[in-house]
Amino acid sequence: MNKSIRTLLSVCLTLLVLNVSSAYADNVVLTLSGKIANTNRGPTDAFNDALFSGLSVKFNSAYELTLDDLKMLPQAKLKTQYPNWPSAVEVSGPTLKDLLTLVGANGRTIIVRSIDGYAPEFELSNIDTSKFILAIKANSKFLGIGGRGPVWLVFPPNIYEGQSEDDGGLTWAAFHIEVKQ
Ligand SMILES: Nc1nc2c(c(=O)[nH]1)N[C@H]1C(S)=C(S)[C@@H](COP(=O)(O)O)O[C@H]1N2
Ligand SMILES: [Mo]
Repeated sequence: MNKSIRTLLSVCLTLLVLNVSSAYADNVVLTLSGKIANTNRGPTDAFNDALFSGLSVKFNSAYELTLDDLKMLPQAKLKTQYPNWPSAVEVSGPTLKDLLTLVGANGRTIIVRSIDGYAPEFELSNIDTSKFILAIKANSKFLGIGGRGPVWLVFPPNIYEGQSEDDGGLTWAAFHIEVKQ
């Protein structure tokens, strides 16, 4: 076989593999719903959406992101430490700002909900969304369930009015962002 045919074949094979693998998206780790313009999924289903149902969350449409989707957004880095932490932690992941832009958010408040039901609310006018990171990594390691994953909301100490002294609001095991009026 001559070289150019071999090259052509390998390109075709690569394209085929890429195409097949993109047909199987990996698992969803974060869903945004509420007052958003862009959506890629339909309504909650009482059976399939067991965790949403268990936490009494319902929506008609939403934007869901896989870990790969989150990896493909620009990764912001933040090294920070709260008084109740044993040492500083460097996290990375997309910013809240980029995520809200991606989904075309048009509300005034967000709720960041975790799998244990902890769900703090943030007034968007009160925070700098470019400093809020939906971390998927801490100290270079991807965050897992059982730890602080799949997503950990991290922002620096003392950056908004009324922020608690400790790491209150830094939602670990986050999986849902609800944009409200
Ligand atoms: N998923 C989840 N994240 C959470 C919490 C929680 O209960 N669940 N507690 C918050 C609060 S109030 C604080 S002070 C910090 C540290 O709480 P922890 O020791 O329970 O992690 O995590 C924040 N993030
Ligand atoms: Mo807390």
